[in-house]
Amino acid sequence: MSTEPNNLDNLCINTMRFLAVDAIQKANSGHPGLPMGGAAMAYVLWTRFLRHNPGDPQWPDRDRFVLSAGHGSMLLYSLLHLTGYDLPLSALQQFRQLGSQTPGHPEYGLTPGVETTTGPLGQGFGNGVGMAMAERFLAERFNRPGHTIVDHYTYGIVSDGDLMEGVGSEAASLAGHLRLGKLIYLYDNNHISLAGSTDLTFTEDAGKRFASYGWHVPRVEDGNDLAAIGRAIAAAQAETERPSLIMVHTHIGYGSPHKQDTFEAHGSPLGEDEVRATKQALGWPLEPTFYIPDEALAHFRQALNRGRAWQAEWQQRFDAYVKEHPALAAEFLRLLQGDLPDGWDADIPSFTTDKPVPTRVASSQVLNAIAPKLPTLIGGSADLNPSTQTALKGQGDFQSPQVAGAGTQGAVGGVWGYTGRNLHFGVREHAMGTILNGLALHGGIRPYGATFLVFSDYMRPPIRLAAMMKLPVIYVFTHDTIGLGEDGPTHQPVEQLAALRAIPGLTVIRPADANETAVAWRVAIAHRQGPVVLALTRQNVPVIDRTRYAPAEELARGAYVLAEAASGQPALILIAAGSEVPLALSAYEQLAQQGIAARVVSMPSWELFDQQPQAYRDAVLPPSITARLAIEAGVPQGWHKYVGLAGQVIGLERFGASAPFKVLFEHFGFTMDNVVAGALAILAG
Ligand SMILES: Cc1ncc(C[n+]2csc(CCOP(=O)(O)OP(=O)(O)O)c2C)c(N)n1
Repeated sequence: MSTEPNNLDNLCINTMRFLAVDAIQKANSGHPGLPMGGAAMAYVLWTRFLRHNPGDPQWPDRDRFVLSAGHGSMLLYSLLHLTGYDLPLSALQQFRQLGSQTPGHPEYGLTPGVETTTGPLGQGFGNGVGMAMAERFLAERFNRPGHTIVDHYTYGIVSDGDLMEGVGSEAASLAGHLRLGKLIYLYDNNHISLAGSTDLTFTEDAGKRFASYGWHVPRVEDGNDLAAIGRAIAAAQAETERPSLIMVHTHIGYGSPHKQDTFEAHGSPLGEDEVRATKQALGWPLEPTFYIPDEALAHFRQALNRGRAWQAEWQQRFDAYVKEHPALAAEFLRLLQGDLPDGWDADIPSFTTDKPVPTRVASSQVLNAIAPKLPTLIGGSADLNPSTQTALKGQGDFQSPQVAGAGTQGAVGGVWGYTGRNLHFGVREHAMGTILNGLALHGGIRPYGATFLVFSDYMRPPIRLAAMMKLPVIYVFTHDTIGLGEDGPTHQPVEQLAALRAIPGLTVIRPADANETAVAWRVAIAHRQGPVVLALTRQNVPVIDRTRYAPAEELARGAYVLAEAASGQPALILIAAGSEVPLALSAYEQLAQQGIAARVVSMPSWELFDQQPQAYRDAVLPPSITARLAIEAGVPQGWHKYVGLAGQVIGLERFGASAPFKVLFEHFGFTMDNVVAGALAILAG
């Protein structure tokens, strides 16, 4: 088989290469190496396999494509423009410029056809695993005999960096275990990374590693051999039991006489001279730049007709499905819209004051009360279900139906298979975060993931990306302070709340008691404009008497007056979150006995509060009352925004310790006496 592409193929591939080269040269910034070396494999995938419709990037059953090596963004932008997405050539000419649709790395929501934001290596790899899981779950839930409405592949291009990053390994291990046979990655195996040859750091047999994860690992020896690439993708499609990593041996910066196969092609423009030399070497006209031969464009644009036909054929199938299974079809469409069914929250319990409840336990009851009404609310934890209390009881385990245990009772009750709503991520927080993003990006799914708050650090990169992409992911982070007790400082979060609150667009909610927890779930489910963290206690906290104090529903405003001074004229405001709210309440009662008028503000969420109208914020925290004391068992950082220069914070500016939680609260000054003393000191000026 010849490795020389025929003329039209060659023309098309070189069109892709030089759109990237020219755009990067014009911007004087970017990564030409990957688009040049990977153009051929991307071309084969996009023109011969990928079932997409450039005319409707939202077609629900399109194949998904993830460019995990996001630095190669010009490869994707070229394909999007050439195949007919709503991305004009002028957008490519504005590569990396302010306000353009072609930012340095692909950004979800900005450019039609970009399925996820990539750039931080390894993230896209995990996103694709999440998308493939979503496809399996929805297929099992919605397809019926003779009616297949969910049936697509998830493809990706991954690079050395994606395979080096630990998160890629975590996600790959899980994908192999779950037998995600419709996940197909092309590995741009060019032996070069940013700073040099992979010989410097990456000499393992990655193919064997993936094989041991349970992946199918075909090889393509020449990354310009279109037929071999096509055969490998076809073989990957035929392999239904294992995900595929197609190891394509490519040359970074292919065609550049002086930079091919060197790291210099990775992340800098080729330079005018080398652009010229490369065009000459590959027989490309020097002028005009951004040249797109008519035949090449016509060939790529066949994607429009093909895509329209594919989608029309799917629509016919869907119409037949509507006739046969109207209720399911309506549910499918509703889920894609992200709409909530009427009465979805009708069964949320309310909690009585007779016994204290850890907010993680309250959360479990709420989650299990709403789950029956929200069929694609799916999630799980990083091997911590008994601790985070995030199992959906009786809703089955998401597992391959082919592996041992199929049809048996799973870990949480219910069927073991792709219908299972409990996702078991294993001890892989980072992959969990990327997979949650993939599940949300796919559409139709409402994902949640859980771990200890302290281990949110292990998944901070995907949380950040979820916020950037405005994805409706819910994180259940339990064991939220030193209140977790004996496990000690390694497990006790101190700076994590501040670190999470620092992420723009992430809503952090730290409810004070069981009833605030119920409202927090209501808010989290209704909130679709970005991710939400629920920070919950391991330890018991009293259920606040709402006949004496303000209703828990006020949580939705982020902060509210929980207890007002009897006179209505507070001299001092105590502000607290989570398990420190009952402490503030007891100090308030004590101060009242001493004739001091205080107000208690429960402040479960800074972000929700900051979104309230100024008048409301001023009503809760009147500017005239500058005597303020905030109490939270974490670093004080950030609380000064609410207590002001005259206020104080009782926080924790060191790591915790291993002891029973009551001893720790006492030891670190989270006591009624200390709060009262702090309040008196502020009032004394
Ligand atoms: C998590 C993360 N770390 C570091 C980088 C910076 N970076 C961008 S590309 C790259 C490595 C490039 O090597 P490879 O993945 O093989 O891509 P190629 O050189 O083949 O284009 C690095 C370190 C990044 N984007 N993400």
